[in-house]
Amino acid sequence: MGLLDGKKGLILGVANERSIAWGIAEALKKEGAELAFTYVGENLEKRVRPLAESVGARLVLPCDVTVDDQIDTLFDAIREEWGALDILVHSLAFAKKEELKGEYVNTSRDGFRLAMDVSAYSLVALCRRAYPLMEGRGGSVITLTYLGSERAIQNYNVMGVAKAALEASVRYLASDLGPKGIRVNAISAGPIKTLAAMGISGFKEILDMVEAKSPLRRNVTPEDVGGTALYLASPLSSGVTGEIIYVDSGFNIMGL
Ligand code: NAD
Ligand code: IMJ
Repeated sequence: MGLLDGKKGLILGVANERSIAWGIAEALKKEGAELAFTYVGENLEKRVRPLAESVGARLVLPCDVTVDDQIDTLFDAIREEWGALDILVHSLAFAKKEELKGEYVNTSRDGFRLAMDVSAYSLVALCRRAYPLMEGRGGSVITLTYLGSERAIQNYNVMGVAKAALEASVRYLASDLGPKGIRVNAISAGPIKTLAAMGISGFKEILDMVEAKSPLRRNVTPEDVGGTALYLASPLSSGVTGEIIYVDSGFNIMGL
């Protein structure tokens, strides 16, 4: 008997086995969920498909969240195969590399637009298609955010502003979809060495700071995030919506 027996979950954001989305997928699978995955481009398809197959996923589909047609085709396939959806995991973000260094004041109009589109609007675009499949089943939507949405963190820049919009979207979506029995929450994860952290200057120092100063004196793992995602996906969190839950070893609570 698993907590998620018979539940169907769509996971966006697996790039490789280090992805936070993969830690979440493993946690949901262990409790009995049936999973579907998406990827962006042929290179990532080669990585995602074997991972998806290792957890028995039959649906592995392309979805660049900036392309409405791809989102429509994805949900057409989910409707056709499953006819319903219980869990949506949104674990993706993107900003141009040049926007993630130097000063935020130099953010370009195009860089701002792209970061907002991929990292914030995409949650709205996905929820618009997901909620008709979730209605009456008690759906759960989970997204990933970072402390840079509420503090100015070096180099996070436009991503911090996009995450602030994402977190506000969580509250508005929770308000809209709550009457339909659908919950929407975010996990604010501590720094984790994934593809999205590669080449970010000062990342090692941030990991070291969490290890030295956080209450738990360690960094978090995708498995830590997976545990909280399992709670948010399951009836254990049936009264929780619109929340930002920190999985960061307690780092966010500390003063200097
Ligand atoms: P990751 O690189 O493994 O995952 C990022 C994913 O975003 C990739 O799978 C990539 O394909 C996807 N993506 C990028 N552009 C896309 C697009 N246009 N359409 C669809 N998908 C797209 O890195 P990760 O660290 O697992 O990141 C997952 C989420 O966790 C992100 O929202 C990130 O902001 C958040 N997060 C990461 C950390 C960290 O330190 N790694 C901390 C807190 C929050
Ligand atoms: C990313 C940039 C700057 C500082 C950062 C991060 N810190 C952390 C991250 C301190 C923890 C990782 N993070 C929370 C993200 O949301 C990363 C998003 C991201 C990463 C890249 C790298 C490669 C690229 N574009 C990206 N877009 C978004 O080209």
